[in-house]
Amino acid sequence: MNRNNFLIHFAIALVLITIAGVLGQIDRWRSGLRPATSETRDLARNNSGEAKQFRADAEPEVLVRFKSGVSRSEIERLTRRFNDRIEDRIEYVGGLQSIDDLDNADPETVAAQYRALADLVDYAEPNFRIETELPDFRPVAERRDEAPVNSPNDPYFNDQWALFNSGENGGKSRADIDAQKAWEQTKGSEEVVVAVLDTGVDYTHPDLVANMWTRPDNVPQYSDAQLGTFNDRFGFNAQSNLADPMDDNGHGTHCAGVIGAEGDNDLGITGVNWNVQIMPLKFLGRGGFGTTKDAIEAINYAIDRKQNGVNVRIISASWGSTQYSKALEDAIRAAGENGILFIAAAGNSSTNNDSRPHYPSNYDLPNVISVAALDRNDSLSSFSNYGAKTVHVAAPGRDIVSTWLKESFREASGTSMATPHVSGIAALMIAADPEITVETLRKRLLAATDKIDSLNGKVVSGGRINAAKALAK
Ligand SMILES: [Ca+2]
Ligand SMILES: [Ca+2]
Ligand SMILES: [Ca+2]
Ligand SMILES: [Ca+2]
Repeated sequence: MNRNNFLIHFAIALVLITIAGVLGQIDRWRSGLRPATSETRDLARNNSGEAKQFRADAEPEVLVRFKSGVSRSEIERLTRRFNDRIEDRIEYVGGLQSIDDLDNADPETVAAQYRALADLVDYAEPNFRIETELPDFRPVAERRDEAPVNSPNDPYFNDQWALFNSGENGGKSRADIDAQKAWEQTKGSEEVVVAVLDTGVDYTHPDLVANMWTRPDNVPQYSDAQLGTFNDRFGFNAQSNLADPMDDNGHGTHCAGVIGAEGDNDLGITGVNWNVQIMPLKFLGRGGFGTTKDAIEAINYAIDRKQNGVNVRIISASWGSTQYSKALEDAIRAAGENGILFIAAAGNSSTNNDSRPHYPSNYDLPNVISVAALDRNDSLSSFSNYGAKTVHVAAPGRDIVSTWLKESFREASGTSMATPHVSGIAALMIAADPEITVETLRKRLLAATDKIDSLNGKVVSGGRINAAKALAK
């Protein structure tokens, strides 16, 4: 080996060692962030009051909305001056950009730098960290024997008390969303697309695969000027900026099953919709953490698909934090202006959202619905947040059986599980009335409840959502 060859081999070895070191670091960093599922409820309680910022260097540090009239070249000049880079422009929220500081300065410092340009900047905020309302997951509990007449043949249907509650396991008979009666009107439609903004969805799950959205040939691939072009066959992954939204956690897959696991296919459970299209929008990672930027990026994707002819009508959001983000609020507003209802979990801290706001459920927007969780006795679940002014409805959210990774099924509890019941009912309403507006949809949903005394003063509607009432003419 001559000297030059030796140097080349030495350099390659050094690069490989460095890569291995970085991968190891990333892995350590990931496991450091990942909470043990069994401790989730406690972690959520302890952490939810803190406004944590995301510190990974690869992520953009700030979200800045420039005033209308500030030109793109001017924005580029400014970012260069600060040694920053525009990571992404949010096309459907005019003037909003995510900005990566190349010196990796503290996000609050970077935000303050832009905020000081008061003539040019509407607002600037750190790219906040978001965590899911990760519930406890358990193997599916034992089944009861009695099934109501005209039940779907899915073997776990007997355990889906949220859909039909016969009073088993100490529950209260008919404390359910009255799905059986709703299904006399409609069992859903493959024309309706519901986006699940979460950890992704296992789109190969045998009880979901028939009801997953796939991009039709006449809809162009997703193309973003800053992020690139994606062959988005199944949805979008804003966390890794990839086309593939495969779930690596399970949470999003569980939520998707509640909305639309295939009904009456002799397998697993039935969704509130037997038939629907689920579009996974992954922005939360394996450990259940994400950023406001990636949530916004995924919402921007959903709006883009809508503008390209995909019938996205609902975004189901089973996550949140106490951190207010103007940028996220603006993105959700833009979704509403594009005919998309946004249904959000009220949170799992047992607290009052009127006095201690939880987002995105608390954004006071005409397309947002905030959902609390009930148990099988029509009682507010002990973990559920509430709010006479800010939490709109309650839905079943305890001991909910649904789809999980690797062809399995699990039982989980959380406002995460209550939220997709409401999203599912909204999808049924759209199936029955395809031209319904967001405004009418929301109004009818909030009126379609069974009043429950214990919810008086706890949620705006004072009741549990009822699918049959939501579909009544
Ligand atoms: Ca963009
Ligand atoms: Ca940076
Ligand atoms: Ca991203
Ligand atoms: Ca099924």
